[in-house]
Amino acid sequence: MNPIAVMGGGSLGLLLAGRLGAAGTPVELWTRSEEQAERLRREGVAVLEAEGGAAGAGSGSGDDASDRAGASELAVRAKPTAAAAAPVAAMPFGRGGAPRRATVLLAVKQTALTDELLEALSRILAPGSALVCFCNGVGHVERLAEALPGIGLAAAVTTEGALRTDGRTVVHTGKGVTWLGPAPRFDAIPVRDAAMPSPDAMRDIENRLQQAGFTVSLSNNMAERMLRKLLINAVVNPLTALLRVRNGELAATPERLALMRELHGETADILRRCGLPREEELPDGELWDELLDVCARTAANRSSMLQDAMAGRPNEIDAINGAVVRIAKRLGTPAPWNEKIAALARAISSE
Ligand code: KPL
Repeated sequence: MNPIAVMGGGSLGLLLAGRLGAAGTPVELWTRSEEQAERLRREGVAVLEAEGGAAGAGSGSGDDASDRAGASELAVRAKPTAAAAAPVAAMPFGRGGAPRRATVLLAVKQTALTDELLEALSRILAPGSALVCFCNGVGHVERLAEALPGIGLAAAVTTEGALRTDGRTVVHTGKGVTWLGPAPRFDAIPVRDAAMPSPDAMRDIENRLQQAGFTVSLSNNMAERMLRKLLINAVVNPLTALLRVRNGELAATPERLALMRELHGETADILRRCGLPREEELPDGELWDELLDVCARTAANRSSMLQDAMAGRPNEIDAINGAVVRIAKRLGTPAPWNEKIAALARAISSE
């Protein structure tokens, strides 16, 4: 069986690699540091199931340095699964070797998508490879398509909850669903069309993720999935980071709710003009309820942007509200709330 490579040893990367490895798929886990890779080679990935159904919905890609993927900090009581020590061939990303055809699950933050990383991917991946992007926000598909001509790009949106507790251990804090499909483009960068993985490659990835216990559906409308997620992240992430509150505390006061409503309304209007279904098909009320539902189900979480703020790391604002502003500019429509929120969040993002 061909191996699957998982790029990123954060929460989501460890969950994907651990579950796939335990189900018999040969897995390569590409980490940022040799130290983490060495530990993973020695001890394998430990996947623990949270006991008592700690809040878990929410999603996001992991990052070598971050402990998140819609993770709940209440997930302290956890028991090992059969996958307690799934073997993986871990290695720091960028190690040489001849280019080869590979299937890669990209589970890093957009802030990790540096020119250096794109250049290394272009050296490693031969034409015909498939890259499945689990990234938050938008804009990454455009950059990847530009840097990696001939590589099939797919998008994935997941609501699995995961919390990395150390370099080899992840707690599965909540079961979610994953959608997988051809990667759409929304951002303002004019690039050539992205290649797509072949239908057989997509079915193979779907099957292997299902065998690993994930609930996966193939979708031909990843634009809607990604934009609905972008809408949630555009409200929850910057506001929780700026107000320094957990997801569940965001909707707790009328003042905060008013901020959420403004940002949500403006963002939904803009995204409806680039792929989010029209109000008749998907009423505003439904999108607002979806937002409140995510806040409730991930009440104990610190959003990924709040975690970045607390750790003094750069945040993903340019891929979230920054991207909404770019889309609005391209459409010639104003986006004052997103502009100001992006400016504030940039001011707390350390480079
Ligand atoms: O995706 C998330 C994130 O924090 O990045 C949410 C859904 C807001 C969960 O925390």
